[in-house]
Amino acid sequence: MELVIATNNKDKLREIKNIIGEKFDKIYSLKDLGIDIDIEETGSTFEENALIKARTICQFTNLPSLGDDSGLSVNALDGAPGVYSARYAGEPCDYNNNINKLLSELEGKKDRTAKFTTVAAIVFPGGKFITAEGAAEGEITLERCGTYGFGYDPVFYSYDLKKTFAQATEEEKNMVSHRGRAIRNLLEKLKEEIR
Ligand code: ITT
Repeated sequence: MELVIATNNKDKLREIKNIIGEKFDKIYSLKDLGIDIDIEETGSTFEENALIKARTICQFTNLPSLGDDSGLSVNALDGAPGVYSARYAGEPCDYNNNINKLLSELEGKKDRTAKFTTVAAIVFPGGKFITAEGAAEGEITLERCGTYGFGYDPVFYSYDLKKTFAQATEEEKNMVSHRGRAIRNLLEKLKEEIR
């Protein structure tokens, strides 16, 4: 089976490819296929947005397509930035500004617990689809720590790893991350689906 990864985010693309490994005959990025579109994320949940991305690219390519919608939900901020994680500090997405805004919103707050969530979806030509979720629990640090990863990784202290995601190698992060868990769950469902 061939698969298109329906993301414009090169950091997510790299992680998704590493998590999936060698399980498909061929994996294409949007760039590989010369597709340059900005998909509007009009959904109000991670699942809706993951399906919007996967459906749009499946219709475009007529190949099974995988969408990933992810975000960071902070308890003291009533779940924000959540589905708006990419554009928290405005558009276009700027990782540094997003972290600055997050740290300033959390100033003086005692509860810094947070959760990363990914919903991953594969849509098949003809419209059938599967979805799966993964989460990673942790808290927001007082300052940036570490240089690996992307996005909010420098300020996300993982309870699983006992360090920030930006202090972890990509292999370590993928073992416990929201994205690693979501994609592995999705691949399990895919196996059942094609059995
Ligand atoms: P696509 O929609 O093209 O896939 P995107 O960056 O817009 O790319 P999302 O809508 O899922 O993707 O946005 C999620 C944002 O949340 C992302 O831009 C990062 O700022 C952050 N994020 C997602 N996964 C993350 C991770 O593993 N580590 C740190 N930050 C992450």
